[in-house]
Amino acid sequence: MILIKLGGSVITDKTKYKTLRTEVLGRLASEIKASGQKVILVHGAGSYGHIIAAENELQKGFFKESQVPAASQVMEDVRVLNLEVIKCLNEAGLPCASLPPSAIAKLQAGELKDLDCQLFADYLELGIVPVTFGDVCLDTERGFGICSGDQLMTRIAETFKPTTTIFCSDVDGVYTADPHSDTDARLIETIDQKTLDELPRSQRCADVTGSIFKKIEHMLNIATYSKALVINGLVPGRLKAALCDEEVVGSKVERIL
Ligand code: IP8
Repeated sequence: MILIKLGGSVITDKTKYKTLRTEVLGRLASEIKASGQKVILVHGAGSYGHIIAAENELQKGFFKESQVPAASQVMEDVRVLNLEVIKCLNEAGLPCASLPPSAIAKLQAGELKDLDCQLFADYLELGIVPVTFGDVCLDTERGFGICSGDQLMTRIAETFKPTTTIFCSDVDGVYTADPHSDTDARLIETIDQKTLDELPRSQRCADVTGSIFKKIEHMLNIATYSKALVINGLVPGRLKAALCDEEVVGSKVERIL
């Protein structure tokens, strides 16, 4: 089984509220189908989740009444995005089932506590692709919080030990600086704990679910259980190549044990 995350920056325009990249999503769905691999799919929230979540500081948990309608709005919006993903997968000929974290997961002080992984196993067994996504979730200590796609990826990788875990980003992989704004940014082909420690500690690319550093920490954990790659989902063919275990431009994440 291969675990895939379609980053929110790939399937949406993160700067414009609820803006889907329809063509990219359709192509990625076709690449998954063409690979013939058995997969579990996680997707980020992009502009369907992060904008309103950040405005209302939902990642800090419940602390004022005005957050309640905002939390509900984010849950509505990420479901709309999820439905678009589900539609594209069905159109590509990939039967799939949506597993919303707000219904099957719980956080504790912002950390993922419970996730019903048996549901994923049962759908997989039936040849149905389980699809989950970054969402608002109940939190046993904070009322509610944000469950990120990366937290879900870590738990699913721990449980299912996929042969490969692929993160689809909007750039070629992990860089030494932000490739969108820094012309000196260099692609890091192999990332390990040492590389992470040596990266300059800015809050680069931070959103409500953390900076690039937080993401790399999740990836390093995942690399304990699985071969882990970060690739560019905006470049046609790269996801299919990675799924077929072919050489592909990107960053390989390696855990030093
Ligand atoms: O896009 C964030 O999940 P991510 C979820 O995977 C929300 O970081 C609702 C902002």
